[in-house]
Amino acid sequence: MRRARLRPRPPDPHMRRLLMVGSVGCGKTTLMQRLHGQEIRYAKTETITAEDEVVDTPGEYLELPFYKHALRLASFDRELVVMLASATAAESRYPPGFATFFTVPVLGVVTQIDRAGPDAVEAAEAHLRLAGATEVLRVSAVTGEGMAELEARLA
Ligand SMILES: Nc1nc2c(ncn2[C@@H]2O[C@H](COP(=O)(O)OP(=O)(O)OP(=O)(O)O)[C@@H](O)[C@H]2O)c(=O)[nH]1
Ligand SMILES: [Mg+2]
Repeated sequence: MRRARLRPRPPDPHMRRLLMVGSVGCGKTTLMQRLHGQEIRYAKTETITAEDEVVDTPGEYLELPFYKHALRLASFDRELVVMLASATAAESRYPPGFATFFTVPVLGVVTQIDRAGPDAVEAAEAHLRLAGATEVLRVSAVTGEGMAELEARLA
């Protein structure tokens, strides 16, 4: 697989304050690393973590009902919730209308599009739309496909 060259970047003062939400392994941390121009390195997210303008969350906070309220609290000082769904996931972990749970705007992002065919990408997008995302972008944090559009949207 071709990996795009990455350049470390200083924090972008123009990027919106984001909250990353999505199931375990959907690619939240990897996308955050990519947005920051960091080397892509797997690290399990154990708790809510802030790095520059991005707040990253563990997938369990979406998957386990007990934690859902923590996601909402974490969104209060954010400008945008990024709701991710991996194109490799067979099913949605979002309840229908989940976006209405937040008081700030929500952007849907299908991740890992380099690892799935067009039907799987469509299905992930449909899951995000059912969850209430009216706008959905498609990216690969590894190859960089779709990243320019996403970065423009987050600016
Ligand atoms: N090929 C490919 N792999 C990806 C992509 N995004 C993430 N991955 C891989 O998927 C795995 C999980 O990615 P993470 O970014 O750690 O997922 P996460 O959503 O942060 O997961 P939690 O921290 O457990 O909630 C890692 O091995 C990543 O390298 C992508 O766009 N393409
Ligand atoms: Mg993570």
